[in-house]
Amino acid sequence: MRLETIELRQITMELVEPFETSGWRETVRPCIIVTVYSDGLAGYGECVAGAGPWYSYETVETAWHVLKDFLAPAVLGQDFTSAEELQAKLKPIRGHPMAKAALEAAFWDLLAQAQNISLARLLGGTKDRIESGISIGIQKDIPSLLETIEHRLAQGYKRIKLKIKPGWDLEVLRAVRRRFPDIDLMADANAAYTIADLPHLRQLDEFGLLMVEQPLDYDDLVDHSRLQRELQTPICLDESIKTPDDARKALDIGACRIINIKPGRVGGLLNAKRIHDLCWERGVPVWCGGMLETGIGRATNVALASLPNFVLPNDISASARYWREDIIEPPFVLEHDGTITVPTGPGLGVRVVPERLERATQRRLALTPAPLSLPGERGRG
Ligand code: OSB
Ligand code: MG
Repeated sequence: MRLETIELRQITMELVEPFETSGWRETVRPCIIVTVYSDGLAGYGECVAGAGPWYSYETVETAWHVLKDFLAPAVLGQDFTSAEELQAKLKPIRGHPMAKAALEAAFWDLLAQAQNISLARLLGGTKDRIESGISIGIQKDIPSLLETIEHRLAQGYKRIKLKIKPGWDLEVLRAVRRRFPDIDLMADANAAYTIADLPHLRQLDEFGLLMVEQPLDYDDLVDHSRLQRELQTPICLDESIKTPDDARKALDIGACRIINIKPGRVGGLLNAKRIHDLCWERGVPVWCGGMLETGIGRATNVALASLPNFVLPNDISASARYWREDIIEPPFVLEHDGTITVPTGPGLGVRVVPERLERATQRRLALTPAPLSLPGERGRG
């Protein structure tokens, strides 16, 4: 496939309710939608970098810069037949996994469409439904949290994930467990603790959590390995796993027993699949995390989560949990059994609604191959 045009759009989506973690609070979600055009087809990818460098160093601005000035120029006008080839071309550009993942996702969508199969099938997916969990942000008080959980369980979500931080942890979990003794429950700290909190973190073991996600620093593996040796509760790493090599090292030193895979965080679907395969070989369960995606990023994640070792409920919830109106049709809905159906149409298998995308757009840029400068042209005119 020859990459003829790459379009960048910065859009803003208003969340139905604010989302608060140990480190930041989001009310709107700015993101970049990458469209790659080839041979009459359009492939879509979403860049999950947010407004500020809270979850990782990438932001909408850094991603726009890197996509426009480095990633797009490295591939425009060239032919690629596989994601491996595309990844090799981007390799000299260090870091910026979310920017790379967005471009790669758009390419995967194109590849699948060109073969007239779904992205899930192209990736090697084996499931027709994926299990859906929900991530609940920090609430104003415990009664509101209990009410929110009640509501989400009634909707059918299979697993409840609570955001925790110092001061919103043990007491909260105790109240939740008192009210809901048997639900599948977990906690995500988004790196809010240090190894000095070990005595405090040991108390998490009394709540029968499925796992505790990213308790320590966003770049750390070593202290997590120490913490895991002291905890019964499995540690799941999110922020700390940025590459397949990170995953291998984390498993080698026992820094976690579960991995949350986000294609944006690990530089794309190819790396996501490699981490999935590595974990599968080693008997380590994985699940797909979320970054409050629009329907485009959600469709990418749903396809990924259809792979066989995604054996724990994912942070892939219904479109309506995030947006009043998504930019795709049909929206993702929660089935009665707490699952989301994997689309079977070509590529992402959802339709991007042009008017909605247009309405959400803040800026756009169409990039085409640089014109060849012909010999003798230099200095003329
Ligand atoms: O840490 O998993 C996280 C959202 C934004 C950034 C980081 C995280 C999250 C979530 C929500 O927990 C997942 C989702 O439903 O998209
Ligand atoms: Mg997380």
